[in-house]
Order: sequence, then structure tokens, then C-alpha cells
Amino acid sequence: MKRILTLDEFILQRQKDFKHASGELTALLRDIGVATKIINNAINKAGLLNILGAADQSNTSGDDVQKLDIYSNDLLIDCMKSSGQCAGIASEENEGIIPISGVHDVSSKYVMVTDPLDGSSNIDVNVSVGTIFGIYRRLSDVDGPCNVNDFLQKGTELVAAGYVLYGTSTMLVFTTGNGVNGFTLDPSIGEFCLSHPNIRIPQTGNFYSVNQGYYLKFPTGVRRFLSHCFEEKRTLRYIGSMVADVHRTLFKGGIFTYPYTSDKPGGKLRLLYECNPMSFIVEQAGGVAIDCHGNRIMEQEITELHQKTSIAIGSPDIVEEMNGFIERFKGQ
Ligand code: P6P
Repeated sequence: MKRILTLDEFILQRQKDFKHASGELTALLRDIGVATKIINNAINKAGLLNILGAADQSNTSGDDVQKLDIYSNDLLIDCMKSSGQCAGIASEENEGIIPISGVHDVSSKYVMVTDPLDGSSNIDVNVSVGTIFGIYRRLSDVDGPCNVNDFLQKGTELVAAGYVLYGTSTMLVFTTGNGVNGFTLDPSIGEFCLSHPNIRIPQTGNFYSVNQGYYLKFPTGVRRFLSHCFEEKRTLRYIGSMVADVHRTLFKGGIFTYPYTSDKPGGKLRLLYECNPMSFIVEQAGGVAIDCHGNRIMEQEITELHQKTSIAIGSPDIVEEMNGFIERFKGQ
């Protein structure tokens, strides 16, 4: 019988492949695995533990914060302290960075960016939500506290990125720059097990994923592309959780896009802890990720933690097709 490979075993086996072969990154990824297993447990019981619902506050981006957002954020921060490999966190739920003081006299080499519970507007109605994370090597002196410049790095500087999708099953999908692998949580043993090795996105695809409610506010090129998808009888799928919509795109092909609009000229999704990590994963699987001006997401300069961007991400043929419409109707 083929034995399963757990996340820990996989990471240790592949440690030689990591760009910065070090036990530190291994420990960091394992911390994230622990945190997301606990978050998964809370999400599955949320309705019973009365931790559903709004927390009567909003975050830096103005999103209504749900109780599970706060729970997930606090948990991730606590777990990232355990191995001492994380010098700090930038989170959607916190205005500034969260420095983590060294533990066990370890000098932490990395910092983490995260959306601890993406898609939170779906939490109360039992629709899939997710955790997004990215890992950077810090730029500041490893013997001192991290600073904001450790986080304001382009997506191309990411050493690892991943997401956990809390769906019909709980999946962890991540990359360290050597391809993309998917792990499914086996609740009977409490381990993420390798279920989707070497994920590759289809070159093209029939699904397109966008909030059509903003159609009239999109730039002309985007509207013309969406009309083209309609005329081609492609399938519109929109969950409203970026992790779920990008996960489907990764496996089925097609495109997910959140364009800028006349009332949100900078877009809605956050560059640092949503778009860059998801773009790293999709690019590593053979896909493409641009903003709706045609610029590669991971090349964008980051000047502030909660900076927003438009995004079009998915199969090369479809993203390039959309970019063709954007180019053709630029300025209209
Ligand atoms: P809209 C969830 O709040 C989120 O940040 C992403 O996960 C999702 O793709 C997007 O916002 C949904 O936004 O405007 O369509 O509700």
C-alpha cells in the first residue's frame, strides 16, 4: 500500500530544494501548518462556539472584521512565535507590523505577510474561506527587531507563499520557488498529506471569475473582454473568496480578475498579503498574474503595507487574451 507523505516529511525531504536551504524555513512552514490546523478546527465548529458574526470593528482596509478573523489572526501570531524563525508579521488585520521578539535565542531570518482569513464575508454562510501567507527573508539585522522595510519587498523577493482553503476538504497549497504542491488535511490523523504533487495550471480554460455587479464601473477593455467571454459561452463562477476562486482557476484553468473600477481606481485586493503570494503560486504552476494595466503583479513596487491593486490571474492564454482587450481599449 502506498504510504502517504505528510507535510513535515515532504518539507524535510525537499529541504535541499529550498532556495535558502535551511532548517529555519522548514520550521516556519511547520508553524504555519500547525496554526492553520487549529484555525480549521475553529471554523468547523464556529457555529457551535458562537464565534461567528461581526466583531463590531473594521480593519485598516475598511473591511468589516468578523470574530473568526480576529481569532485566526491572533492564533497565527502566537504560532509563529513557537519556532522563533519569524521576526515579524504584516497582517490584513493589523495597521502596522507586528515584531516578534526572538525566542530560544534564535535569530529569526524571515518575516511573514498574511491575510489570516480571506473571504471573511462568507464565513457566516458556510462558504469556503482561506488563509494566505507569504515569506520574505528579512533585510534588517537578524540580531535586532524587524522593521517595515522587511515587508515592503516586491513579490519577486518571496521565498515561499501558500494558502489554506477551508472548503469541502481543507487543503494547503504552497511553493518555495520549485513548483507547487497540494496537501489535504486528513482529520483522522491531523496531518496535511501530499495529495496534489507538482500542480500545473491548464494553459487555457473555460471559467472566468469576476464580480459582474461592478460591470458598468469597469474600464472599457475589461467590459469588452467580459462580453467576449459571454459571447464565447464560457462559464462564470464567482465565490467571493479570492482563495477559493484562485484555487478553482489553478485546477480548472481560466481566469480570476478583480479589476479597478471608476470608484476604486486602485482596485480592492491587497498587493502584499493577497495578490503577491497568490501570484507567486500561480506563476510557479505555469500561470500568469498581472494588474489591469498589463503590469506583472510580482514586479510592482510596494510603498505601503495595505497597498491595493487590480489583478487578473490564471491560465496564460486567457490572461493574455484579457490583456489584449485592455491594450486595445486603453484610455477609453
Ligand atoms: P467583492 C474577500 O472580502 C475579498 O477580500 C476577496 O477574498 C474576494 O475575492 C473579494 O474580497 C470579494 O470582493 O467586492 O466581490 O465582495
